[in-house]
Amino acid sequence: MSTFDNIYTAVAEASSGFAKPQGLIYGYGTAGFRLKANLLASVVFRVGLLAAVRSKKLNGQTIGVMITASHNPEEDNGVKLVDPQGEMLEGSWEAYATLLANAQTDTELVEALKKVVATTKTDMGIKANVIFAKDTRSSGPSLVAALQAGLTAMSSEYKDYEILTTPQLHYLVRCINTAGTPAEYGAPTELGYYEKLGKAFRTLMDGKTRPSAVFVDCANGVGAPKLRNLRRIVGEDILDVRIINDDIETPSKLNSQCGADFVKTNQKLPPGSHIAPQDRCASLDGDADRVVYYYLDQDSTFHLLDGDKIASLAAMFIQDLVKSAGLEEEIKVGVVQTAYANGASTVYLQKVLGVPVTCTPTGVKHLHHAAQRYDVGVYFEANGHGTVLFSPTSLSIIEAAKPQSPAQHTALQSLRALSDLINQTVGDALSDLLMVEAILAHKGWGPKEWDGAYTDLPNRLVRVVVKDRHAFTTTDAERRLVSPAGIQDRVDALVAKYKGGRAFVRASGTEDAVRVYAEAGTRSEADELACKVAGLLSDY
Ligand code: G16
Repeated sequence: MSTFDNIYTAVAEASSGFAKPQGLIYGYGTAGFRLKANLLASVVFRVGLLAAVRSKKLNGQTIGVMITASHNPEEDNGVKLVDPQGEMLEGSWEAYATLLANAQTDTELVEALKKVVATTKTDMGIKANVIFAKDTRSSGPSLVAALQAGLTAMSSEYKDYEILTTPQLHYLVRCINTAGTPAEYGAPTELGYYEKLGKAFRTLMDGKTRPSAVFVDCANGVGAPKLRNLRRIVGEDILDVRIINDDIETPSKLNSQCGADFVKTNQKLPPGSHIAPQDRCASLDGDADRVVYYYLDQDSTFHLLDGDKIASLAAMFIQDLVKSAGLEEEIKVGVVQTAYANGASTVYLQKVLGVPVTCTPTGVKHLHHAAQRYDVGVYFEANGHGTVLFSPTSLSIIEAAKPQSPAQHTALQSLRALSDLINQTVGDALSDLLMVEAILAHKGWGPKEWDGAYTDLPNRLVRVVVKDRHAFTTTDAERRLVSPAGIQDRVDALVAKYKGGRAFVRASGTEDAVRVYAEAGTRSEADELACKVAGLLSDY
């Protein structure tokens, strides 16, 4: 009998309470595991096991577990692991998560667990530390119970942070793991999060008058109470936020007819919005890791300011600050996008701002890693998920720089404040909202002036339910289909009929569906192209 047989016995015993449903195959995808909440208990139990192993492997550093299905409807839920610096789980461990989730019996599960421990050469004698939180979904508490059972079986230490936004949990993980080191990120509390953002925002807004109100649709999710907290700590004298869609007591309202995904996909206001032309509006998603802006013009025409517009605004502003600080030779700004980026935004970034642009597959983990290769890496998915990463070297350069003029002093102060304001762990709607508000205040811009940087090519995003989304595999950063055989040629033939046309098809990693994106010269052509490409998929 090995020293750790008691752990494996405890795992086997506890797992019988969280049996894996027969016939289901789980996969750790774009955003962890995500599906109907009633199919997730066994998965979350096993994520508890893996979180403990991951922590042991990393010498007891704290690992995070977030229970959320983000933009999905309330009946779904999901779970994902957060690595010690607050980043997504290391790619090579996703296979271990999938292996554990698919073990059918208690015996198979213990065998799979032993295999993960052996393959990763993990010392089971090290104490594991895990923290976790959930969004406002009604299925959250029962899934937390499954997680706790897994962690208890592994004799892991853990702390329940209850209801948080996803980025807040990422922030806490980093704070805990950097506490007492030169890279200390912040106070490891929810209050510490608000105070860090609040202090940075006030520094950036120094000398600026309070901008007009911003109306924020919180998707009836966790963003509502947390934005209220943030508003209180930042100070209403400098931030006028009007919160709408904040009903977290009615489960069915979560992400329903509101929120970032609704606005981005439908390119219209959430029903019931009472806003005037030129009002700045923003929508978060169900776990507040995405934000998109929008406004109505004088003719009440809707205009979307999505992740591409946010990335362009941030890249322009930061590049200007770097120049004003006299650091343009040392600090290069780059942008990371996905295939969903509007073609006009890429042209603007490359040709007008002169910044390099990288294209990666969908999924924050891909963008995050690509952004780390720049001194300052701005990454945003068009859906509003993104952030700006400052490399350790660029932070040192900014810190050490000695201003030669009042203008340089101000630029350096703003750069330092921005690096504190912008969540360095993951895309964060609350932090991004403050960033946009601060930039607009600096520029003296309303939404129309911001929108004026470039004109989006008309585009359409369509969600198509197919027989088997896994049949759709892609290459070239998801811009071309490899399978089903022959379908890409048919997409190409359709695209060729539209001047300036572009379209691609990819399987969603978070919903049981395939997404079609199309761009063309006019709105009706973009709609038509998306519709025709979607029509091709009905055979699959
Ligand atoms: C997650 C990922 C994002 C991705 C989105 C949609 O977001 O974190 O990177 O863009 O899913 O992915 P898909 O098109 O594959 O469904 P969230 O906000 O739902 O966690």
